[in-house]
Amino acid sequence: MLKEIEAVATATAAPAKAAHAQPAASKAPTGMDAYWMPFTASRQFKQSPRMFAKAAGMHYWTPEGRQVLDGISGLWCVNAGHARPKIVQAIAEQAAEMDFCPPFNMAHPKSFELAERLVKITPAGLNKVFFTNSGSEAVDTALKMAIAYHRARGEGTRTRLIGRERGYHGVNFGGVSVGGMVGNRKSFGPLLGGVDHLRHTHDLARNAFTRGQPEHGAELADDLERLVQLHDASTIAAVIVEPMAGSTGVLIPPKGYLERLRAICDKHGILLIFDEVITGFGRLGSPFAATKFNVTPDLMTVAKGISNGCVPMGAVFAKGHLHDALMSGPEHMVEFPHGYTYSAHPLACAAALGTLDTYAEDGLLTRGAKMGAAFEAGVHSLRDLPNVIDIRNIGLVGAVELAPIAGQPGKRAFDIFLDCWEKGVLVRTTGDTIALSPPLIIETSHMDQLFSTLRDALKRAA
Ligand code: PXG
Repeated sequence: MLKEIEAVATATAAPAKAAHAQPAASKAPTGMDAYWMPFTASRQFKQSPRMFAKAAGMHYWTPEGRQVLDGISGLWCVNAGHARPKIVQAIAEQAAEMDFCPPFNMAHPKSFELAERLVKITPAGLNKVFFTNSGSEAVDTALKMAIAYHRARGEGTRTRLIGRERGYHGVNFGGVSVGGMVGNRKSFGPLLGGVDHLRHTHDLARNAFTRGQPEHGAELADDLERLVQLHDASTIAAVIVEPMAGSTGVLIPPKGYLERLRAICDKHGILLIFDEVITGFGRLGSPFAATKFNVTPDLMTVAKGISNGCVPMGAVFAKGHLHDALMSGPEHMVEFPHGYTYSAHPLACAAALGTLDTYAEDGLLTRGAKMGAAFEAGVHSLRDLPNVIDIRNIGLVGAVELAPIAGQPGKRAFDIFLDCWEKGVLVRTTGDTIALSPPLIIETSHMDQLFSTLRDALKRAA
């Protein structure tokens, strides 16, 4: 199946002789000034652009026809691989049938169909879905839901939000405020008031080179008790964490940590929000991190894999009683004054339905569990290479943390990213950590290429 998808793409990508073109800078389009690029080392990029023109299955192709193995599912989102026929067809048919439908006081059938299908695979109790267009919007939506829920039940003093150091919850003001990545916060002023943070769980001294969940660190959840002592539970609306922190460099929850956080939230009437934008839809070998770790949050945010990255979409899943608490007031009035012009956009709903079909047909939401052992062996085989100070993995996520070059944080990993790109493999870096999160259709032959390319790049960077 994968071979067929890729055969079509290769045939149309570029002339065969170009497939071996030198991996010099990809052909830049004329006029590169106007585009202000997101989260990009823009000046470096514009001197030496890296362009993709085509994608299918496990691969991208540059405009010159050079094939690049996708080691990060685009950006943690193309979980089913690229150009999957069911998704492509669903989007094309929907675009022809109905382009847009107003989502306020109107709807289209696919929005209901999608919501019903989604709540069949979410953890028990998370049976209401609110659609957004991104993870950032899902996060801010969930934070607003938490505060509005407490207010609706007469606990309007519960407005404080607790995030975690090194957390990433997108780039909107709510998400940046509860987030804990310093580089994303420091330029933007005081952010939201009434926010506090738990400590992060990264502990190289005790947990380096752990396979799967680290042994040490469950007690860090007790930070929440400390914050309750400081602020009083009656002021705290919700705690938001990534069950596995992705963007900050793949921090896997210590054994017992999420369970403890859940218990402390329950004790104090605090809502627990899992940000599953990365972990949702099979990344850890189970449909969601909540199902993997058997800890159910009150609200859960997703994006990326919900539509296989094909059309922007995000969502918040809420427990029924949260939703119901807000369903009051006159029946002709809006109960929850929140939503986006493009909530439940027909193209996104069609893409998501095609995505769910594809996940089901290929068993992708649990395939990470089957392929995880080979992936784990591959990533940990890099252990003895120069400058490697930690390796972490779970499901089909892996991370290699490097010692930084003195005075140049992030440079070593960035150089390795460039080297891998030139050798035909796309990886992702954050700080001095290299993250891997390939499409869930990955085969062991792709893993061989991924890890051998990375191995050679690590040696060269020594
Ligand atoms: N929450 C989490 C946990 C995320 O990982 C967002 C929210 C925001 O989603 P949107 O759709 O608004 O981007 C994310 C996004 C990386 C990387 O390199 C990760 C993300 C985005 C960009 C880069 O790890 N995750």
